[in-house]
Amino acid sequence: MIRAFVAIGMPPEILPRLDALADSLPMPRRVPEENMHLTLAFLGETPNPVLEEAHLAFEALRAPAFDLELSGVNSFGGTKPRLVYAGVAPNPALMALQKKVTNAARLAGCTVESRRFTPHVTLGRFSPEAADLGRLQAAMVRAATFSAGPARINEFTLYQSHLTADGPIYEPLASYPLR
Ligand code: 2AM
Repeated sequence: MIRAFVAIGMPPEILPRLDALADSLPMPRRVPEENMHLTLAFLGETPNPVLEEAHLAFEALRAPAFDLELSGVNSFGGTKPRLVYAGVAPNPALMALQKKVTNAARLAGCTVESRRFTPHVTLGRFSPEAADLGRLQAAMVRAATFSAGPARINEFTLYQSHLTADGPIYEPLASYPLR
C-alpha cells in the first residue's frame, strides 16, 4: 500500500511569497515551504497495482498548460478554523484538470472522495481550542489582499506521503506534462 495524492507543486517564483505569507499567520502547525502544493486528488492508502494503473492513466491524460494565480487567504472550518490556506483565482483550466485527474484515478480503481473541489494551498493547521483565534483572524484580515502569480503550470505530480513523527514528508513519484 502506498499513501498517495496528486498535486501541483508550487512554482519557484510563487513559493517565497507563500512562505512569507505563512510566516505572517500565527498557526501552531505551519506547513514548511517544501511541502506546499495544490492538491488535485487525495488517493489515500492505495494498493501498488492500483497505483501503477493510475500512473499509466495519468501518463495518458491530455490537458493544456495554464497560468495559476493565487488570491486571498481563507480557512476551512467556519467559526472554528482548522486549516488556513491561500486561495486560487478562478481558473477553468485547473478545474478541468482536477476533473480529468479524478476520473482517471477512479477508472484505475482508486477511491477518491467526491466532495466539492475548492482549490487551495494549505499554509497551516490550527486547533481552535489551543490557539489564539483573535490573533489569527486579525492576521488573516491583514493578509486578505495577498496575491501571487500568474505562474505557468506545465505539469502535475503524483506524490507519496510518508507520515512521520515530525510531520509528513512528500516524495514525488512521477510528474506528467501539460501541453
Ligand atoms: P490539503 O490539500 O487540504 O492540505 C496530502 O495529505 C494532501 O492531500 C494534503 O494537501 C491534504 O489536504 C490532502 N488531503 C485531502 N484529503 C485528505 C485526507 N482525507 N487525509 C489527508 N490528506 C488529505
